Amino acid sequence: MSELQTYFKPEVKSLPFCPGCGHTTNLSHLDKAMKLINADPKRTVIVTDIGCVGLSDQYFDVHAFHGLHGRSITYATGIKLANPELNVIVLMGDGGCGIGGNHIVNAARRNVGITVMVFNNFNFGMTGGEHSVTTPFGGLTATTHSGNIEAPLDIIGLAQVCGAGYAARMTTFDKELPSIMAEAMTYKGFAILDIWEFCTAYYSPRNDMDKQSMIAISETHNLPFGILTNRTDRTEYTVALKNQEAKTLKSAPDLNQRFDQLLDQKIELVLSGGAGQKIKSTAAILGQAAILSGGFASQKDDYPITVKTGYSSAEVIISPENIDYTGMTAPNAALILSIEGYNKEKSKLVAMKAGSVIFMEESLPEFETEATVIRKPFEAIAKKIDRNSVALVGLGALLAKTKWLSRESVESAIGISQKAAYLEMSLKALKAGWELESQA
Ligand SMILES: Cc1ncc(C[n+]2csc(CCOP(=O)(O)OP(=O)(O)O)c2C)c(N)n1
Ligand code: SF4
Ligand SMILES: [Mg+2]
Repeated sequence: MSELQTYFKPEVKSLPFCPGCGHTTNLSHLDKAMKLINADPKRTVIVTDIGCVGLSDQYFDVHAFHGLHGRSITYATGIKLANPELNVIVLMGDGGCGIGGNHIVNAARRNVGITVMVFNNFNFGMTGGEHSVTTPFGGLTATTHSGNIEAPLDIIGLAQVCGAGYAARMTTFDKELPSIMAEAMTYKGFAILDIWEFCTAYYSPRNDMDKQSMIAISETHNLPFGILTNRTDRTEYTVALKNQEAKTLKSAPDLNQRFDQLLDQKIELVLSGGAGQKIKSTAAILGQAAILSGGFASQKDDYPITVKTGYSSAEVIISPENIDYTGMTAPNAALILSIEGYNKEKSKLVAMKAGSVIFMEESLPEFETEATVIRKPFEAIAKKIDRNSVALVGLGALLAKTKWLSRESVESAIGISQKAAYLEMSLKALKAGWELESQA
């Protein structure tokens, strides 16, 4: 790469901006900066915001991403998280800082290792020179004919108070700008550059902008130039995340196969009851038992926002094959434990086809369906053990009948997922359900 003369695409003869536009100068600085760090084009991503600045990415021979106005930092964060090896550069305007300023707050707070370069021309260039969050006091724009009355946003100050690792304010004239850009791109953490420049179509002619007036704005608004922050005391976000995940991964359960695979088809099961009936954890036990038996599992839970009231449902798929689609196509099993669950899932139960099976608490209402319905006194049995164990009683009965999973695999899943305090009760409940159906 060291022989590379430019990162601009070979076919690029000129840039599309108005004559004298600061974006042109800044992109040439960026090209130099990438040369300085010997950037690998395959590992470099330019993410652009909207506005004239948003035209920039397409001229470089590196990866590019262009999305919605103000959201470039969010895309860049996602890209960095997906592949921390990438050098992710955001090019955004002052307009984008207004529309998506909160993303500066959060990226700086998290110290995500991306480099944000704000091409700050003090107005919305692309849409006709309206004022933006950085327009100085008194600035004349299409929307502030008699002078801007709003305080300009101190982009660097904002990033600093949110913990940004590297922050600098420069002008497009600064000879050191390429080396500052290079330093920002190699900084291990969140780096932001506020680069003041000219919109020669709108802001500059309306306000007689030149180099001197930029210095005057800096002084009167107390917005100093230079490298204003270069911290070494923070860990970059993707590194911190990896370290944190390593801690929890150590305690992740061992779900390697240790039981025989008994399933010969994909099962889509609706498990539903009421709040407090341990529907979610029983669904998880079912899924884990399937995985321990060499299969695959997916689980989707559903419950009201007021989580400790009403129904609680889980859609569980267990399969000997990989599950590509985790939605229910046609449930072939259901376990219904309370009136809340019955009411919630009734339409699905009614539509279930011949060959499918519904296990349900015997006191629940009768209804028409092609499925085989098996009614059992789950609630009464659970009451003798623990009224919160009804779902495991039901699961035991269902599996004893269908033989989709071995009892040992479910007991093992209970051992993996249940707290010690619930272990004995859970095993008892499973046994009671299993015996209920195997005796039948
Ligand atoms: C959410 C949203 N609001 C408004 C617009 C319209 N819009 C397109 S470009 C632009 C101004 C861009 O200004 P800036 O980000 O400073 O970039 P510049 O054109 O100055 O380079 C606006 C408001 C938009 N695209 N999306
Ligand atoms: S309108 Fe302004 S920001 Fe857009 S290209 Fe022209 S000078 Fe540059
Ligand atoms: Mg702008």
